Amino acid sequence: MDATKIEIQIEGMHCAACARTIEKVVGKMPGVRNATVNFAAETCAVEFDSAVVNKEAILEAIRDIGYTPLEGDVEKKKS
Ligand SMILES: [Cu+2]
Repeated sequence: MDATKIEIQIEGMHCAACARTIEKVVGKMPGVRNATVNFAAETCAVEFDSAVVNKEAILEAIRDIGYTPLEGDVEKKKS
């Protein structure tokens, strides 16, 4: 199974609670293995199974809760 790891730049986080909200929402999406938000750097690292979910769906989920994801780098890796 392929795991894809992306790092998304996110605008609109105001405090650590925002970061936790994003982690919780993205982390619960089917196919997402791991979501780690770095509040200081305004980034979210997401590891997901590309057979189940894709980057667009993840960006959409972040938009849905009121934050602005910017295009992130996609890096494929085998696991
Ligand atoms: Cu906040």
